[in-house]
Amino acid sequence: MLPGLALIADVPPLDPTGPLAPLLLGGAVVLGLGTWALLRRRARRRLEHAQRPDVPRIALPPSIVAEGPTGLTARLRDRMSRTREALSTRFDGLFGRVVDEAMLTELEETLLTSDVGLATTERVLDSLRARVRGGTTDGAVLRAGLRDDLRTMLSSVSAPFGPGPAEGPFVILVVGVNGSGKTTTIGKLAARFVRDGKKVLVAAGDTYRAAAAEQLAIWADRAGAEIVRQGEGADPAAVVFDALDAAKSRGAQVVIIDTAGRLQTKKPLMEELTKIRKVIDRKVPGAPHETMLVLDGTMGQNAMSQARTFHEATPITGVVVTKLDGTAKGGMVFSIAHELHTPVKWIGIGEGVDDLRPFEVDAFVDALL
Ligand SMILES: Nc1nc2c(ncn2[C@@H]2O[C@H](COP(=O)(O)OP(=O)(O)OP(=O)(O)O)[C@@H](O)[C@H]2O)c(=O)[nH]1
Ligand SMILES: [Mg+2]
Repeated sequence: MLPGLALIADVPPLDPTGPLAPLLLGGAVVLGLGTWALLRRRARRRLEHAQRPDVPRIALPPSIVAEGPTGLTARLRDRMSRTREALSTRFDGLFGRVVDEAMLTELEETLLTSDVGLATTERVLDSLRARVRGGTTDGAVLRAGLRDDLRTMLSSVSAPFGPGPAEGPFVILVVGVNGSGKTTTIGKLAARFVRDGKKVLVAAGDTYRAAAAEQLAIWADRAGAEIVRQGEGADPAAVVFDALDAAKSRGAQVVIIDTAGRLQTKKPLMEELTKIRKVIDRKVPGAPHETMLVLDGTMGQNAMSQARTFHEATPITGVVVTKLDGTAKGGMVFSIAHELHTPVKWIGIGEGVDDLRPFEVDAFVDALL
């Protein structure tokens, strides 16, 4: 036996009735109380620091006051006109008719064509049938009921950004497949934070192709944000490491991380995201505060399967649905809420810097139905 082991083996087992037992027990109690007092003091000091008025605090989500509410609703309606036509215009005809099986079948088709999704459509139709069985036959009342159902579906998973951390940067990790709109969304989001007076840094974690960092740099410039990037093929986790160091030393309040959207095989994606998250958590404990999955609204139900894959790979805190301006498939927003139970936090309704909107249930439902 090794000498060290022999030593341990030679220590006689502690006799609970022996003379040394109370001494050891007392020692353990003193040590425990000491640690507890130390942790308490540290927590109090951290709280006092966080409550100091000069410690920057992040108000989230970025305000939208400057844009004015009336113009916003009109713009949303205008930009989402294709989905609205696919839903609302057909509803006009359907709910003006007698509610029978033929009408319900047509309604089902209408919802499915707008990519509301099978499970969500069935749930909506069940609720409508229950209302009809309960004696409601008036089309306008049924239509209002359908609208309420859809609103409830979205509200149950609606959640804003934040709250921001009391200290250190608010870290947002952005994931999604190629071309879904990640970089554009980061640019628009950065511009919003900058407009709200925040110091923003973006991290070019998509090192897969050189053009990706270049595109992000253009957006950062446009938004008034700083960028941390490395060469093509660099380790994304290393870029994130540098970016968080830079954010701390430069006092950035918001860090938004771009990532590559490779989805060919699930395993590397999982590995890469896990590695990035580990680096983030080590640099800013508890971060990322938000992991946003960007989905291309024109993909409709196909985006749902992407969402499932990402959900398996990494914890998602919210979804951004982009390109809702160019599609009649905006109904997929309802199935994200209903089937994935994930809040939709932002929607993209154009390619301009102002074309990212916080997702507001009432405004969205009003714009569509
Ligand atoms: N119409 C419209 N186009 C958008 C919107 N968001 C993004 N786009 C466009 O979609 C295209 C792809 O956007 P990117 O931001 O490059 O997408 P990405 O996810 O970063 O793509 P990769 O870097 O290839 O993974 C660009 O041409 C954008 O201008 C939107 O809300 N509406
Ligand atoms: Mg990109």
